[in-house]
Amino acid sequence: MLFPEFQTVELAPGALLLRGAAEACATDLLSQIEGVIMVSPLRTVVTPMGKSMSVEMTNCGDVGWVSDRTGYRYETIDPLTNLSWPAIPALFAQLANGVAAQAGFPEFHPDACLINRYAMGSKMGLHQDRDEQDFAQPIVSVSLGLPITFNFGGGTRTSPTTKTQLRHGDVVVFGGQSRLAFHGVGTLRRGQHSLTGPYRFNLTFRRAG
Ligand code: MD3
Ligand code: FE
Repeated sequence: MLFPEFQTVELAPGALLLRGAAEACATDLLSQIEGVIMVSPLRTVVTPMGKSMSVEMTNCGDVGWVSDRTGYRYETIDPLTNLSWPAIPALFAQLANGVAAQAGFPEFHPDACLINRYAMGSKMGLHQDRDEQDFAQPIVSVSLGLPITFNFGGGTRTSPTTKTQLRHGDVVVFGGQSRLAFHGVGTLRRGQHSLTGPYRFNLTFRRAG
């Protein structure tokens, strides 16, 4: 069964957490991630501010999210390899479409999947995801491996934030009012996970174009 029973929690209007929804397929997701990384390796990117991000990234899909001194954008060619990004694996698409439909977005067809890898000490500060064309399209997030504290804010950088633990197998659909909410994650603590070792992976499925 692709989606066994799981608990659903509305974190905020438009943000639906499906606890453990990806747990049953986690091993397969991780082996597909390995395959993507063989074509488009994980890399450290710099922000337009010139700071290196502590999270390593790569992408699969028609386009991938890139950051450098000149800004953030989606690109059809991986700047590291000068090749197309690998295609979104069928299992990824099946999971993203299935959970998006469950959350009320049956028309969601992602063209980008950003893969983030967190090692001990990696974090991601509060930001909005606004490099996509259509904010009516949700973003689907899948967490694998070590847990992390997710900070979820509101429409402005100074809106109050709530903290939620994102654990192995958790899936969150961010649509509606939550689509442009400020969000980030705390520092990954040292740990060992049976499937990912010292790491946490996060997949975010997006409709960029
Ligand atoms: C809320 N990733 O890749 S996942 C990101 O754990 C990102 O790697 C974090 O923020 C991570 O941009 C957080 C949860 C998440 C992802 C995208 C969102 C929450 C979101 C987009 C809009 C609103
Ligand atoms: Fe984000």
